[in-house]
Amino acid sequence: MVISSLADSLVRGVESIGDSVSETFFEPVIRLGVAGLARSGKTVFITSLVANLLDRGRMSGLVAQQEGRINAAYLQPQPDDTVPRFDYESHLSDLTGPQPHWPDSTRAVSELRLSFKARPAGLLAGLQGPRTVHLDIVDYPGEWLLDLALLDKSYADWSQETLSRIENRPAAAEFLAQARGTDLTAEHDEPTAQALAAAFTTYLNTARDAGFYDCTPGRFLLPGDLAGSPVLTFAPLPVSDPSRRRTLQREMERRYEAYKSQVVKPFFRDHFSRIDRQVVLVDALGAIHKGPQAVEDMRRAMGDILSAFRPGRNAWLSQLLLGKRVERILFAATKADHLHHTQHPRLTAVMEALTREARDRAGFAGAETAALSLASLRATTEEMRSHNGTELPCVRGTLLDNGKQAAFYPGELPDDPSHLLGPARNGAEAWLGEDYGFMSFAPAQLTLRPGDGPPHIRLDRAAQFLIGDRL
Ligand SMILES: Nc1nc2c(ncn2[C@@H]2O[C@H](COP(=O)(O)OP(=O)(O)OP(=O)(O)O)[C@@H](O)[C@H]2O)c(=O)[nH]1
Ligand SMILES: [Mg+2]
Repeated sequence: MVISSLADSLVRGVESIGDSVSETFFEPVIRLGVAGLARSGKTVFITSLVANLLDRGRMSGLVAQQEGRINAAYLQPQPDDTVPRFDYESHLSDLTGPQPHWPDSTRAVSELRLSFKARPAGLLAGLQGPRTVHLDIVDYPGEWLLDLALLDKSYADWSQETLSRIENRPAAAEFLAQARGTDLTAEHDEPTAQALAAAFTTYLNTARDAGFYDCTPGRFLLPGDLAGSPVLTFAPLPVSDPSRRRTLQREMERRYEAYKSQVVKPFFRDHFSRIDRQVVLVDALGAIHKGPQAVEDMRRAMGDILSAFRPGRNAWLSQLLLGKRVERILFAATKADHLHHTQHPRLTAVMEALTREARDRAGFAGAETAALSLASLRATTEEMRSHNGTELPCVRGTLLDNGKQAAFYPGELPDDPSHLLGPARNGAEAWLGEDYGFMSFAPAQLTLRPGDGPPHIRLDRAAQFLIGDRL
């Protein structure tokens, strides 16, 4: 009796070791995080990446593909049952259907598993047959990474910092007036708290739409089923004294702490801590078009994002990760099909400079980082047009507003990225001399050859950096 149950548990022990052994050695899992601020191109990136990994005719930059080692790729049920599945099929049919259009805005966390059967490279190739490698892609809003900084801050510090940062922003005027007119020592009453939170949320949404990146707390922008709950019903207020019991200030403080422990921490615990590779998508062209302040803001946000990946920066997070860390981080400028290819090296140089600065600013030593410019779904073709006797490198596509075909010259990015980043850092209001135009193009109508995914620019290079070494 005793012996048999002992044997039983031994057998079970061996079985479960078997599971984890096969997971680790024979069926490795790569968890790829895809983060980016609103409208940076996450949904289009994931859709096109998956389509191009399934049909790899345009993925010659992925070494395993070039070497003919990928026998098959297929979608599988994802491992996490409580995370929504990334709606790959409908996004793909939006982009490549008979009336191609961009997918709707999403901003929710979602996941998809893609599995490969690939033969290993090098010495092992002759000895081992093909093995399975799983790629779990996790899509989440970049603002959630910025929330990490809240964990180190008290309500008073956070309030003070936020209020001084937004002081001169016209979009914040209404909220600021309301916050200043509030008696913090008055007894807490719910309508006042709700009005303040609503005004602050309106400000955050306006700021995000205007291109500001520092729009935290991130969940205010994407409340989901937390909408209206106390954990999202607070706002930064001009606190000067320690709070007293039962006051508005005390209740705001309590809710801020609840947001940290019940919203921020679970995200880092359940999603972030399991990520191996990360791509951060940045709409750098959009920011350049908006002007120096948006570029400066983007630079800061990249540093803040990177600091979430710096082990040791936050005691709670280091404890959670216990030495495990993200191995590679790619900062990718999206929508590069808005530029003629002759300008791509300049866009990449801007991204590289920003990444370097972000690393310095975050005091970063950890994962391998890289910068790249790409287009997940190429919507334009290139042509030269003469204008006042000079030949201008243009891109041509279908305009989003009126459906008409047009050629467009976006302006010339400087050779030296510091000509953009310098004025941005020094607080310039507008670019000197050059204006950078930006057109919104609709996705082009496609006829895909069998075996080809949708057209892209450097998506294969991005895939090689992110997962190539594991295939
Ligand atoms: N030309 C071009 N435009 C793109 C490309 N990728 C994204 N866009 C544009 O950027 C917009 C936003 O792309 P999404 O993939 O929906 O961005 P997102 O980050 O998922 O946005 P949210 O879900 O709102 O956070 C699209 O509607 C397109 O207008 C691209 O490769 N080329
Ligand atoms: Mg999206």
